[in-house]
Amino acid sequence: MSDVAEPAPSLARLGYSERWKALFAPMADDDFVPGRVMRIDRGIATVGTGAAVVAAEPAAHLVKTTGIGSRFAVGDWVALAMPETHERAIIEAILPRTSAFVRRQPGERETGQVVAANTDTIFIVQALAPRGPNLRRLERELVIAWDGGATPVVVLTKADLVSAADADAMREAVGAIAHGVDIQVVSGHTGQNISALRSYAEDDATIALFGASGVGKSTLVNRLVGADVQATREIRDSDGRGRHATVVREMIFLPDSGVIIDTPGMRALALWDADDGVSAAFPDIEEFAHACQFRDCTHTAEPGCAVLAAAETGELTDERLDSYQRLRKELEVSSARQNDKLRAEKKREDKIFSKAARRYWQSHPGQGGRD
Ligand SMILES: Nc1nc2c(ncn2[C@@H]2O[C@H](COP(=O)(O)OP(=O)(O)OP(=O)(O)O)[C@@H](O)[C@H]2O)c(=O)[nH]1
Ligand SMILES: [Mg+2]
Ligand SMILES: [Zn+2]
Repeated sequence: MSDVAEPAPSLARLGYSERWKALFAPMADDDFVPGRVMRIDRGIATVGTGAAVVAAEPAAHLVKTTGIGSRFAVGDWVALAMPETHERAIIEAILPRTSAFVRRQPGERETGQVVAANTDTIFIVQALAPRGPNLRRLERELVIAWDGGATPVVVLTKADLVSAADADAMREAVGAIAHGVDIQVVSGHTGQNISALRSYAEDDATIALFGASGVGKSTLVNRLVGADVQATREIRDSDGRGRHATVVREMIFLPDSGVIIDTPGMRALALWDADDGVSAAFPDIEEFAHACQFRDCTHTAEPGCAVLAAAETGELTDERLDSYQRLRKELEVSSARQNDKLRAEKKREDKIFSKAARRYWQSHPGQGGRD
C-alpha cells in the first residue's frame, strides 16, 4: 500500500453522510473501508478514505462487468479492500449513486460514460465573451444534468468582458431555455458574484463543473478556493480553440465546506439514455402535452396535439419546439442503436447455443432432438 498525498481529508469533509454510512454498513464486515474517488488518472483512482489518500484499481469482477454501474467515476463512493501485500487498494464495489452526469462515450456508440458521480449541483459554465453562450449546447447540457439527478445551475462567466446591458440580454436569452434553473452572472477575473457560487457548497455539498474548453471553469475553481490550485490556459487565443488546460477530472476542496469537481472541457456531448432529462428540461412542453389527445403523442403530426396548437398560437416558440424535437430525435436514434446492439448480442448467444445444441444432438441421437 502506498499513500499518494497528505494530509488526508476526513470522511466528513469528503461528504460522508448518513446515506453513505447506511449503504456501506453491510460491507464493513468484510474488512472493506469506505472511500471517495477524488481523481482518476489513466484508469487509476485516487481515493480518500478519511485515514489516508490511496491509489486504487478496480477488482476483476468490476472490470468484467459492463454497464455504467461498474465503472467508477470521480465522486463515487466505493468499498475498498486494502491488501497489505498489494501496491494498490482494490475497489470492490461502487455504492449506488445519488446522481451521475452521463454522456455517450466518445468514439463509441453503445456505451455511456459517467463524467462525475454523486454531485448535488452542476455548474454548467458558459462564457459571455467572445461569442456569448452557445444556447444549443446549453440545452444539451441541461438535459444531461437533469437526467442524471443533480440540480443544474447555469454560470455565465467572463462578465468583465461585456457591458452590463449585454450581460442582461444574454441572461434573458438563457432564461428562455433554462426553465426553473438558477442563472448566475459571474467573473473569474474580477470575482463578481463569486459569493453566490460559494453558497452552493454549504453543508459539504459536491459541485461539478461542466462546459466547453476555455469557458473559464478552472479560473472559477481558483477564485472559489482563493488560490491558484488549477492550471488555466494562459496563452491568449482569439478563436477560443486550442489546447485543453485541464486534462484530468479532479475533486478540489473548497475553503470552508464542500468540494468541487473540475473537468476538462468536453467537445462531444452526445446524449445517452436521457429521456427523463428531456422531460425535465422542457417542463413547458410537458405541461402542454398533458392536453394532447393521444397519450403517446410525439407532437409531430398527431390530431389533437396540444403542443402543436401552442406553437400555432405562439404560446410556445418555434425554436423551443425545434430544440425539443431535435433532442428527442437524437435519443430515438441512440436507443435504436442500443437495441440493435442488444439484438446482435442475443443473436450471437443464440448461435453459440444452437451450435452447442447441434453437437449435443449429434452425439446423443434418439434423445428427442430435432431430426
Ligand atoms: N476576462 C476574463 N477571462 C477569463 C475569465 N475566466 C477565464 N478567463 C480566461 O479564459 C481562459 C480559459 O480559462 P480556463 O479557466 O483555463 O478555462 P477552462 O474552462 O478551465 O478550460 P479547459 O480546462 O481547457 O476546459 C484563460 O485565459 C483565462 O484567463 C473571466 O472571468 N474573465
Ligand atoms: Mg480547466
Ligand atoms: Zn402532442
